Amino acid sequence: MLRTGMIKQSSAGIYSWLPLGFKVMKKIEKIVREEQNKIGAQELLMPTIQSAEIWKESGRYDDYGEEMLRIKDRQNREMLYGPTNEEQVTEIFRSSVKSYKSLPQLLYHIQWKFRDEIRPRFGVMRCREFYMKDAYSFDVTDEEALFSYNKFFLSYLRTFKRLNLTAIPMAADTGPIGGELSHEFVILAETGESKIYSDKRIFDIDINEHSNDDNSIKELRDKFDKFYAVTDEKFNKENFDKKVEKENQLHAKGIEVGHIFYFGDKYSKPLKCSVDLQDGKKVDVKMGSYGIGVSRLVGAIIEAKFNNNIMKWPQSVTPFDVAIITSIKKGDSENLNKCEKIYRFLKESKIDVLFDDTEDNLSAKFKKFDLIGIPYQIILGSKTTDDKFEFKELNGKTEILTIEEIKNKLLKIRNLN
Ligand code: 5CA
Repeated sequence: MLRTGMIKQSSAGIYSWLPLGFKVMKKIEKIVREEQNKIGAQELLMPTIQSAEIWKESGRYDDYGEEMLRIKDRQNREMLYGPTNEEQVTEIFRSSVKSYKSLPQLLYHIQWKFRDEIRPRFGVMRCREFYMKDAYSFDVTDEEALFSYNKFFLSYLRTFKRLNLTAIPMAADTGPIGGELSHEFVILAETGESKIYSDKRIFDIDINEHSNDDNSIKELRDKFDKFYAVTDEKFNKENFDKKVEKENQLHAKGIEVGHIFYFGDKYSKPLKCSVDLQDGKKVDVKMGSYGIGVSRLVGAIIEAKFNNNIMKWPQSVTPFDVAIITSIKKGDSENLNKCEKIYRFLKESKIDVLFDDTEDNLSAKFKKFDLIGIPYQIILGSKTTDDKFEFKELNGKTEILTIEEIKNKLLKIRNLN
């Protein structure tokens, strides 16, 4: 990411997102948002800076420890840079929603977080300032709350699939968020920090067979629950050997890209977030929280898709649809003019095209584009005629096509995705 100019480090664990990296992150964010909206979650935006008061009410102000960045304002009031938003969203909820009739509610935002990690490492994978989608569910009963949990479970599987990733839900520990029930969504990668133990057959589950319908979502959860799949904190060798035959056992490393929690009234009780029931009694709302590491995903997709020095973005998040590559020499504007014509033509057809008009030599350009990972290239080189060009799929086959044919192909590829 540093070499392609996607990001630049600003200080330990804090990065600027440069145009190329920012474009990819925004595309990931859009997919995450669309899948949240599809299950009926509503977007809001909470601030990054929070008051310490609500954290004192929940009891987490002291528990959270050194990972929390604490700040004092000019009035000497204690503030903090939010590492997560359970308290803040509960505070918003308790002051606006009073009746069981308004439940269930699913709320989310996509906002920067800060955690003062002791050892920020692997670039955007474990950094101090990162971009996260965090959602919160509010229900009256445990049973309804588990249904909300399952909705997010399905929506996460769909989100990661659209990003061309196979993320496996693993039973996990709840850490500082708390609660009893939790799944980490982990993608397999050699460089990952999470150790996972699972039944290989879990990869065969087809999520396309399931709709947003209550029963269908429940069936999907049950299918996953049948297979052993845990992170190392929950691992027990005896259980693993008992439940999974040797040939189906998978021990691997992975990257946690999402994490969901159910914690009932852990926050609503101390923060007095209750609703009135039909019979006049009050009940503390039952809550869950659901996170996706949007900025981490940029690095995670690279880890999952990088092979033999070639990186190829999934169509859904590629920074550009196609790159125009040719050799440009000082004083010779023939190639430059041709490429600019192609560039304008594709732009008019709403194709997101990048033209490398630098004077680097061709082999350096090919190396650069292997790294940047734009999935298609238009090459003006030895095989080019006046009206036909090389159209190459990165790490794939080359065809000789007219610009009209190239345009139609690119539009078709985009529609398929
Ligand atoms: N409040 C809950 C759910 S919204 C929560 O904060 N969960 S979390 O701690 O598991 O974080 C959610 C996701 O954010 C993780 O799955 C991971 O993808 C991402 N994330 C967490 N810490 C970092 C970090 N230091 N750097 C980059 N991404 C991170």
